[in-house]
Parts: sequence; structure tokens; C-alpha cells
Amino acid sequence: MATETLRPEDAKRALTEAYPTKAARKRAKQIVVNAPPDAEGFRPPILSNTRTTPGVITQRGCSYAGCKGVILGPVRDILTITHGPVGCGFYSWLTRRNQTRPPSEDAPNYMPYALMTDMQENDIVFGGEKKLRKAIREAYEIFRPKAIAIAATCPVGLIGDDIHAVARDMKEELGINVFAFSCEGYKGVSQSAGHHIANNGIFEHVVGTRDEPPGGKFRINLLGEYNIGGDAFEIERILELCGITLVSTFSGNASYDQFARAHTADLNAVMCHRSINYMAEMTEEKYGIPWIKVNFIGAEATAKSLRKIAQYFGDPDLVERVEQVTADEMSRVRAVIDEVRPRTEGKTAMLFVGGSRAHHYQELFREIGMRTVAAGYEFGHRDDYEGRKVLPFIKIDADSRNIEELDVEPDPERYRPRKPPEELEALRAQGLDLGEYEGLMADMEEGSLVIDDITHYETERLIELYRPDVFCAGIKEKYVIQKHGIPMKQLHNYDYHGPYAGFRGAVRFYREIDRMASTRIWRHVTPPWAQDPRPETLRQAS
Ligand code: CFM
Repeated sequence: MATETLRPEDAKRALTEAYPTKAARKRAKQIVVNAPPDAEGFRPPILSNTRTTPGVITQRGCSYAGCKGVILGPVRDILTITHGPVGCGFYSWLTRRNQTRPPSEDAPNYMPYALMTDMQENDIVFGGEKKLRKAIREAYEIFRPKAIAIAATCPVGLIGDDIHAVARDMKEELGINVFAFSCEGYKGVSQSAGHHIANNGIFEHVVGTRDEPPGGKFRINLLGEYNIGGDAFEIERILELCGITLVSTFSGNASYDQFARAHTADLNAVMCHRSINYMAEMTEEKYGIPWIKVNFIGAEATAKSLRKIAQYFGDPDLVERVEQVTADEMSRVRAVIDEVRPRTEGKTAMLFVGGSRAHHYQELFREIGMRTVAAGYEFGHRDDYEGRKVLPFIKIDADSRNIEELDVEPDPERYRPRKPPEELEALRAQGLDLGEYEGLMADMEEGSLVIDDITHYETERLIELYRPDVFCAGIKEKYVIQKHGIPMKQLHNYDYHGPYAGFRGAVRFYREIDRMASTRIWRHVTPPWAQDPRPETLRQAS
């Protein structure tokens, strides 16, 4: 098998040798051969959260996508209006598979809608604020929402429309919460900037505005779970079985009121560290809520995450209930592992997705005996790769400095330390990693390739070199990978399958991957370029 004989250093060289010198030098810092930590516990450094080199094809999206699409997208009752051209608004029209379950049939759900101001040349020249005010009034008349969010697209920042002033005026005029996000697509280097902007806005304008907590003894927020393919529903099912109350999810299956009282939870459980660590840190500083990293992708990972939550609360009944639920669910999971593993054992996977799934999904592959030979994020930062211990060493560049860091102080009335410092220390001593995250490299094999912001060219080279059994990425990569004869699984929207979270999701994923990696159909694919390497127009001419 190619992977046995190929040295990772040679693979790395092969990926970059065709680039011009400067580009090759930069890419070499973003392609790392994974190695064990040094004496101080540091992994090899990886260049990340840096601008994509012009001329390459990246997988990345924009800041507006990260704010409006990712963080605000799954919230059903905040009416989000895109201030910008029709294309930006249309493109973000629930094209991901977020799902939601309103509590009743007549409860508001704006997720099926896409509202936008449809900016024209005229608005670019003379300003679009008037049009935005009109759009907000019109939307309010039709929907009567409890909150309206305004999301900026590139031209808004370029012409200088003051969307925050419009939001303030409209808030007063309509008597509902109206707030704006300066998430112009060009901010930062990827959608990651949009996450930060969205976190800041929700934190400033919504969190902490409703003080009555829901019932329940063990109250948590789930941060960074966006309910793709119904993942959040499966996690909700499991938490309920365990007797854990979900105060809010940021932002899968979420509502405005959940955000408003998120500060009443006693623990933040962070799924996608990349997109939401800001909220975890800010709510800890302002309200005193500690956080732990969890992962509900993978059956073992789910069990481990539940145990961590139980360990934090330290209640013997909760600990026992978590063990019961886990044992019960795992017996069904194991039966399916035993069934598929003879076929999947030893097969290989590659994952190039976003800022957390390229890490989380390795768990699922591992559970069925598959190895991840290469993986990376589109827009992760160094801490997502190397762990939070590198945070003090990350250089802040101009692109990051552009994104506002909020000054957060303990709330004079609402700050409440959830546990005395000695108790938190004791939990840490017992191995509970409060406020810590180790990152993707810690979970990958030595000699595997870690690649940041992989280019389309490198993707194709990587496939030729390793011929993995399954490749995971998104829709932009999908068809080229399939034409190479490699089964391709989308991990952004699951190819309209899923959910894959929790115990039931794990079972569904094992079966899907077994089906994909075992089918022989891909061997029969001969891509067009292997038949006749000339472009199609030339082929037709002859
Ligand atoms: Fe977090 Fe996400 Fe992801 Fe992400 Fe995304 Fe996404 Fe993703 Mo697509 S917030 S980093 S910006 S888990 S949309 S729900 S699937 S790239 S790996």
C-alpha cells in the first residue's frame, strides 16, 4: 500500500514542489508532519489563520458566512436581514442543513426565509441606510419578531453605512431588540472572523437579558453545536436521559430566549472550540461560568463527554445515571462496530473540513479501526491544532487586530462563581481539563500530515500519493475527488444524511462509511483527464 512506503516528508515535498518559491515557502509552514510533543509539551508549530495565497483555490468562506450563516443561521426566532446585494443573501439561505424544532406549530421560525435589502448601484452611490430602515420596518410589520439582526456584506463597509446607528434607532422606534453585525465578508482571513463578530454581538446584545433560570439541577449550555443534520436533537435526547438540563445551545435548535438566559447555566460545554471559544471565555469572565471541551462526535467521545459533565457537578446520582445511559447505549453501538469492523479495519481516511470536524470525526473512524493519514482545518487557529497552551505565543497580525476584542468585566449583580476556587483546583487535580483544549495534533498519529487551508491542487496530489479509502470535505471538493475514484463524504452538511452525533449518530456513521469504503463502484471510474488529458473544448474540436 502506498501509505506504508511513502515517507511523510517526501509527501510534503511533493505537495509544494510545483509552487513558485515564495508560495512554496509559505505553504511549507502550513504543512506539518505530526510529531510527539517536546519536553515542554509543545507540538510542531503550524502557520494558520493567515491569508490565503492569491492564485490557489481555497476551501474557505468569508466573514459574513461565519456570522450570518454559521452562528446566526440556526437561531429560529431572530429575524436576520442581510444588508447587501441579493447574491450574498441568497447564498446564505439555509444552504446548510441546520434544523430546528419550534416548541409549537404557531411558534416563530424564520429559518426558511432569506431577507435582504437587495442593494443596487444606486444604493452604493447614495448610501443604503434608508433602504435598510425601510426593510426593517417592512419585516417588522409582516413578522412581528422579538428581535431583528442586521448582517453586513462587503459593500456596506466600503461605502460606510452606519448599520449600528440604524439598529439603535429602530430598536427605539419598534420597541424590540435590534442589533447589527459588522461582518463584512472581507474582515479577517476567513469565516473565523465572522464567528468572533457574531459571538461579540450576541454576548453584548442578548446574553444576560432574562434572569429567570429554567428548572433542573444540572444546567449547562452547549456551545458550538449547530444542529447540522439534526445532531443537536440526538445530543438533546442523551442529555435528557441523563437528567442534564440544556439552558441554551449556541446555536443549534436555538431561540432568542435561550441566549437571553444562557448566563443562568452552571457549566459551558464547548463542542466546536474554533467558532465559540469567545463566548465561553466572555461568559466565564462576566458571569463566572466555567467551561470544558466536549465532543459528541463518536460513541466513546460522547461517553467521555457525559462523564466529564457528571464529574464537574460531582453528584453521585448523576454519575450513576450517566453510567447507566452510557452502558445501555454502548451495547447497541458495540454490536454495529463488531459487524462493520472486519470490513473497515485498517482502511484510511482524510479529513479537510472547517475548524473542528476534521478533528472530531477522527474519533468515529478510529472506532471502526480506520486510520486518519492526513487532516486539517480550513480556518483553524494554532490553538485548534496545537492546543491552548500556544495562545500566549500567537502573534496578532493586522487581520486579527481588525476584529474587536470586547473588554469584559465581572457583572456587578450577576457574576457568581459556580464553585469555590479550591473545588475547581481539586477537579483539575482529578484530571478534569477545565478551560483547556489540546487540539487536533494531540489526537493524530506520529507521521500523519496536518495541513492548514489545503489548496485544491494539494488535495489532488494528496489523493494520488495516498489513495485514501474515504475523503471527507465539502461540496466544492466533492466531485473532483469522486472523479479520482475515491469515495467522498461531505462533513459540512452530511450529504443530506445524518445525524452523526451521539450514540445513534455514531451507528449511522459507521454504516455509511462501511457502505462507502466497501463498495467496488469507485474502481470503475476513469476520470475524463485520464482518457484524454486535453480540455473538453479541444477534445470536441478534434
Ligand atoms: Fe465549527 Fe461548524 Fe466546524 Fe465552523 Fe463551518 Fe459548519 Fe464546519 Mo461548514 S462552526 S468550525 S464555520 S463545527 S459551517 S457547523 S461544517 S466549516 S467544521
